[in-house]
Amino acid sequence: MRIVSNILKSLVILFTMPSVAFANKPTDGGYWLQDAATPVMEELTKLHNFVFWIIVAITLFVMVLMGWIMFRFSAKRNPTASMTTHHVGLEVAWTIVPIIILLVMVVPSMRLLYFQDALPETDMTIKVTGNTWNWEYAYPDFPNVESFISNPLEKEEAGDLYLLKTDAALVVPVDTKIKVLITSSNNLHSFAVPAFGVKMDAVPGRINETWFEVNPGKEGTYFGQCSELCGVNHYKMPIEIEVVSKDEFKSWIANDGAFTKTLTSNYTASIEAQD
Ligand SMILES: [Cu+2]
Repeated sequence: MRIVSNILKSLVILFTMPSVAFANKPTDGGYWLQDAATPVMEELTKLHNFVFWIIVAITLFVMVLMGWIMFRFSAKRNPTASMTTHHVGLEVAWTIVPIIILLVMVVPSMRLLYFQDALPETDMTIKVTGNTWNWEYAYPDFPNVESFISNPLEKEEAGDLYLLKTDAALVVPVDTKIKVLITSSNNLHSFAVPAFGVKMDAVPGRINETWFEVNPGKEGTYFGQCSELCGVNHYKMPIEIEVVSKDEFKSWIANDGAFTKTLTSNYTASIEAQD
């Protein structure tokens, strides 16, 4: 019965989750997906939930069936076993039904795959380079902004956000389609931001591309991490993205990408709002 109680517990957590766990950063004991900030992540969350309920239904069906078989066909209740070896109807059913289930899942899944993969017409480009061991960000559309390296803050400065918070966030405007070019200077890394539904390998000698567009009203600070085990300081490669309004982004660019006071104050407020 422990299995049943565990399943019930998980379901209770699932239903009560949205009110407690939605945030743009990982939370202690976090269980659910982070709150979606982009259309891709919204779709990913929907697909995840959809497939989740199919899994629940299959699991329950198999459990009930097994339980019934163990009860009804035990040696005590069914001393003379049936000698049936073949049943055409049953064989057809247990081939067709799984095919239908797979088709039901593959259609939304492939649609989403192309939605993620096919780059739309983007408004600006950022370039992300994985080094051993830090991330380097460049804004090829804005030559006045020098590329910069992002390092995690020390424990004392970062507090709860140790190994997430950095000394220089990637700054991007909200409601803008952004192309991300991702590469590496020497070994494999992965640029992953859960709230954006972005995870793309950084491969030396190759440029991978992906895109994201943060939904209107979703300004704030988002966190990710290098998600490809890349060596001894892998843990020192957090990704911090500061999503600002278009106007704020313009003034950030006009300031040659300096971290201005306005930005810093908004930035602190958005961190506090998440806590
Ligand atoms: Cu890495």
